[in-house]
This record gives sequence, C-alpha cells and structure tokens, in this order.
Amino acid sequence: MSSSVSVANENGIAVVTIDNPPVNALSFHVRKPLYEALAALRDDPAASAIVIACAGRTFVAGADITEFGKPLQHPELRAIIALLETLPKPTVAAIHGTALGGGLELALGCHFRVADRSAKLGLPEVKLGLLPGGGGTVRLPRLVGAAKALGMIVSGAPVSADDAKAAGFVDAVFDGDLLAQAIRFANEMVAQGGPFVPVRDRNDRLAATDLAAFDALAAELARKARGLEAPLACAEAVRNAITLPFDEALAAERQLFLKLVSGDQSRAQRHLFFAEREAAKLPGKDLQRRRIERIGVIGAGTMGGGIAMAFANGGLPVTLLETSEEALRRGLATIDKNYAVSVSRGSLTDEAKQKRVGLFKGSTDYADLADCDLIIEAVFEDMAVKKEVFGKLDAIARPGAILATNTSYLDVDAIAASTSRPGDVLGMHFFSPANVMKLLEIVRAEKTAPDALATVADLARRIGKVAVVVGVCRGFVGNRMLSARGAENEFLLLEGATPHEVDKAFTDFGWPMGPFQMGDLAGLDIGWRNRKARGLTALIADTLCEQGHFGQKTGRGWYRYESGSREPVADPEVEALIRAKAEELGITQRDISADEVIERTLYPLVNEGAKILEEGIAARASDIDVVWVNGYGFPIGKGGPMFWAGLEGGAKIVERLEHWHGWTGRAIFEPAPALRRFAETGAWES
Ligand code: 3H9
Repeated sequence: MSSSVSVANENGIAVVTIDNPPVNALSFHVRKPLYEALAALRDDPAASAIVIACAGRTFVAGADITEFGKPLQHPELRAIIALLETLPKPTVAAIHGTALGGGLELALGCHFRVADRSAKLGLPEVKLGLLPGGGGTVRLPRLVGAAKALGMIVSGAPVSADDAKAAGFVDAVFDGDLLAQAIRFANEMVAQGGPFVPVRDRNDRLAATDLAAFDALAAELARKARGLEAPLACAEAVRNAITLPFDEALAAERQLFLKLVSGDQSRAQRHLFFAEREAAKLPGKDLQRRRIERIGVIGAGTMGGGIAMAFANGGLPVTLLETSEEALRRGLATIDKNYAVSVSRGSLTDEAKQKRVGLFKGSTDYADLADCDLIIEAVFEDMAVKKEVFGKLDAIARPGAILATNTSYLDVDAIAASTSRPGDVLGMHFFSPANVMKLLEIVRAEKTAPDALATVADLARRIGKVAVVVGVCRGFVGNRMLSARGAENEFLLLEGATPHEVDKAFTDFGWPMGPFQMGDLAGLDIGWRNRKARGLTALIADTLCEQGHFGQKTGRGWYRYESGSREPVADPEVEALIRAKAEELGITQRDISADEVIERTLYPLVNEGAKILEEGIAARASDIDVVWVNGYGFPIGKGGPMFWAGLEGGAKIVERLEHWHGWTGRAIFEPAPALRRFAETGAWES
C-alpha cells in the first residue's frame, strides 16, 4: 500500500486509513491508492464491512486546492465515490476533526457516517468560489432535505456532529475512541444484514420538497450574492437535485463546477485562501514565544471595549483600564450589553456569556496592569497622549511584557522611543468593531523584537484574527491606501458626479457600499476632526460638517436619512451645494461614467499598494489583498486590489493613470515604478 492510504483488517472489518498531512486533502497520491484499495476490498471475502478513517488531526478536509487549475489526474474523486456506492458491503466513514468539501462528499458516498462529538462537517466550497463538485449538491439534499442542504452549501459554514446527526447526515456521534466505536458500529450493521441503501437511492425527502418555497429561498440567497457566481450555481445545482434524475443532476453539477473552477472569481478566492495563510507566516518560526496569559487594555470606549471582547472571546482574561470609575462602569456595561445581544440572537449561550463576562477585571489604577503579559492602549489618537500612556506602562509593566498601540496613523517608532524597552513595543491595529472584524495589522516598528512579533502573530490566530505584519508609515497599509482611494472623491463630485453615482459605481463593482455612504455610516465628524488636527481641509465635507450634518447619526450627511432609517436618500441640497462650489471654482460639470469613477479611485489604490510594496511596508502583494478584503470590504470575487490589478491588466492601469496624471497633474496618479514593472512582467515583486 502507499504511505498515504493503508488497509488493516480488524476481525473482519477492513479499516482504510488516509494519511496525508496536514489536513488529509484528496490529492492524486491519495485518490489513486484509495481507489485501488476500495476496488480490492469489493471482492475480498475477508472484509465484511469497510471503515474509512483518517490519521492525524482531521478527517479529509477537502479536495487538494493546489491541484485546481492543473490537468486532472485520474481517478477523480467522483469515481471513488461512485465505486463506494456500488460496494456490496456496508461502508462507514469515521469522522474526527473536520469533514469538509470533498471530505464530506467522500463520507456521503458511504452508507453510514459516524463522528466524534467534537467533529465539524460542512461544504465550504462556496468560500473558494466553487460549488461542491463531488456530488455534494445531489447527495446532501437526499439526507437533509433540499432547503437545509441549500442553506449549508450557500453559507459554507460547517455544523457540529450533534447538529449533523439531528439534520440526518450523521448516523451516530461518539465520545472517546472513535475508530473502535466505528468498527463496533460496522459490526452491528453487518449483523443487521442490510439492505444497505446508498445515499443516491434515498429519494423520499427530496420527493417531498415544496418547490415554490425552495425557489423563494434560493431567490433570497441570490439577492445576497452581490455579484458572486458560486452561490447562484449552488442553488441551481440543488434545484437540479430536486427536479432531475440523480445521474443527470450529478452531471449538471460537474458542468457547473468546471465552469466555476476555471473562472476568475474562484481563482481570486483561492488566491485569498492561500494569501491569508501566507500572511501568517513569519521568518523565525522556531523562535521561543513569550508567555501570554493575561491581557491589559487601556480605554473602555468603542475600540478598547471591542479589543477587550476579542480577547475574552478567545478565552483570555482581560484587565480593562479607564481613567474614572464612571467611564469604566459605562465600558463594562456596554460589553455586557453587546454579549446580551448575541444571546438574544442565539449566537451565544447564556452560559458562554457568563464565562466571557467573568474574564473581565476593571481598574482605574495602572498598577493593576503589572501582571499583564500584553498591554494594548486604545486611547485618544494623539501623540502626546500616547507617549504619556507608554511612559506609565514603562514604569509598571513586567519585564518582557509586550506593549502595543492601537494607533491607526501615528508613528509607532516614536511611541516606542518614549519607553526604555522599544524591543517590546509594536502596533496592533484592530478594525472597528474589533470583536467582529477579522483583520489585524501588526505593526513592526524599527526596534520590535522578532519574538514579540511572532508571539503577537500566534496570539492573533488564537483569537481568530487574520493578521498581516506591516511596517511603519502613516496609516500603515490599509488606511494609507484608503487615503489614496478617496483622494479624488470630492473632485469627482465637483466635476459632475453625484454621491449616489460614485457609490453606485462601487456597489456595481462589488463593494458592500460606496465611499459616501460609508462616510455617513462612520460619521463625517471623525474625518473633519482628523483634518482639523492636521491642518487639512475638504471643500464639501467640511461645509456639511459646519452645518452639523455628520451622516446617519444626525439624519443628514452626503445623503438624507428618514427618521430611524439607514436607507440613504439623495439630498437635493447637497447636490446644490456641490454645484455651487463647482461654480465658485469655475469648474464646468459634465457626465462622469462609472469607468471613470473606478479609474480615479481604484487605480490610485493599486498604485499606492505598489508604493507600499516598494517601500517594504508590506512583505507581499497578497498581504495587501488580505488587508483590503478583510478590513475594507474589497470584493472577495476580485481577490483584493493587487490580484485584481492582474485581472484588469497592469498596462491598462498604467496607461490610464498616466492619462489622469496628465489631466490633473496630481501625484496620486503618477505610476509607481513597481507598478510599471508589474505591467511588464504580470507579477508583483516582493
Ligand atoms: C473541494 O473539496 C472541492 C470538491 O467539492 C470537489 C472536487 C472535485 N487543499 O488552514 P490551515 C493547507 S474544495 C490543499 O492553516 P487549520 C493550508 O494551505 C475544498 N491544502 O490549518 C495550510 O498549508 P501551509 C473544500 C490545504 O488547522 C495547511 O493545509 N475544503 C487544504 O487552521 C494547514 O491549513 C475546504 O475549503 C486543501 N483542501 O485549519 C477546507 N486545506 O501549512 C479548507 C488546508 O503550507 N481548509 N490546506 O500554509 C480549511 O478550512 C482549514 O485548512 C482546516 C484546518 C479547517 C481544514
């Protein structure tokens, strides 16, 4: 047998073990011996049943994603499953860890599935811009019903073993020695003597489907797909499972899979899958990590409270520091309220809430941070204030404690220099709401010690964040590029676009919302305050703020909001204000196309990314994509700005930037040398 698949006979039960670390993906070197093993067992009288199990930390976590886009090597997964379904003896999948994608599809090819209680099962292909292509869309609905299957396939979210059993696609859930119990289960099935009906022939649940209700559900899911093809293909495939004979539905699923796997959206999403894992890798992986058992957070406002919750959610005790008892009480009450909302929505149990709330200790005395292993400040964004905080931390923090700033813009080197231990200082730039948003920019300052950086990168993973290490510059990767993306916003308005036209170009591109709607949501006063602090102005936004129009919270901003509504409505007064300003400046307004909006906002975004790469602020172009998809809503189907630049064509971007540079003279449009090289080679240098 191969080293990836072995067969043992346990008193008449054949145990086929897949061993392909790290996640037992169904690579060619697994599929081939697996097929051969099953074919040999078909006619082996010494095996009365077959258990398929996996070595290592998990059952099969899917097809081998690295093989997509390469020529297919036979046997393919579907052939293995088809073979499984014709075996004249009971087959049992013994699932521990995760059974995902092709892994679950393999298990659905078995007559029975038994699972360890901690196992998770799901079909996450949609997250890679795909649909389950190994029969998942036709087999799962036969076991759980079409509507339930559609929900699982379109969300891609795995379910627990107990939920899988309740839904009907797991037959038994065990605690303790899974393999021993799977073998006992197989023996019981042999004793019962069948008939052993393959999933493909279990049609009762599907026959009872209310097609009109299914279509309504599919339409609702399609509405939320925002330009992504995969969720629509998933719905089409599950509908085929209802309306077509099994083999025809299976063939249709294959066609849909092939179309998606060769398309740009899936390529983009697969790029992001590997980009996120790559971003987490730092040089020096063997470095000794520092001990992290208690976290200190300074500031219990929106940001500090969210950061504290992010750590408590990861099971870490948090000391939360505020300047007054009143502010502390308010902060802790908000945290309690946020958890209560999760309980009322059913996303958190009351018991889990109590456990998390129990992890908080409030204080107004810096001395109480002395036992913390990592202390993060989330105080007012002002260098003098930050330096004062770090001075106090320097005096009380234990030797070796990591001191982090959550600054969005300020110079982390300068903050580090205000302590006697700059090697322990770094930036942890969370995104609001910090307990929800997955992105964390870890800012490596000039003197940050490598082990401090590695410790924080590990910690980020522990609390479920997607971390990207960035260098020191104003705004780091995300906010610096955001400034570049927004630099033309007011010019576009002055030259004739309306806020709605700009926002629509963005949403048509796939963003959840455009920059003006986003500004109204975040509060226009925030940018105004920042501009004033830096001596900057914005012609139209400043006027809106002077009029008290701060966005949604005041009912007026770039748009109007009817009382209590979040729905933006075009505001004729804002449009008149823009026209008046244009007239004042002698600008003749004209029609601005959606293409022009994209060229003047997203091409500078890419250009700034190229500068960031050149300066070494980001280590790889894919890190920039991870930042933009996870922190700023760049459409996943386009893979992030740097991946999208490849789809759009580097030469075209350079040519249009040069055009706008000639037109406006603004530096934002001057193509960066790294972008020019990308235009020539089609690859980003890192
Ligand atoms: C599919 O199945 C299509 C079928 O329907 C149809 C076929 C015809 N392939 O995430 P981790 C690597 S589509 C190749 O850090 P964790 C990963 O890159 C697939 N490689 O571990 C990393 O490599 P490295 C549907 C894979 O413990 C290493 O394994 N399945 C694959 O945090 C460790 O990964 C999925 O979408 C793969 N399928 O999480 C599941 N999976 O060390 C995708 C992982 O070099 N996988 N790698 O950086 C996951 O969600 C997580 O990896 C998992 C473990 C939860 C399993």
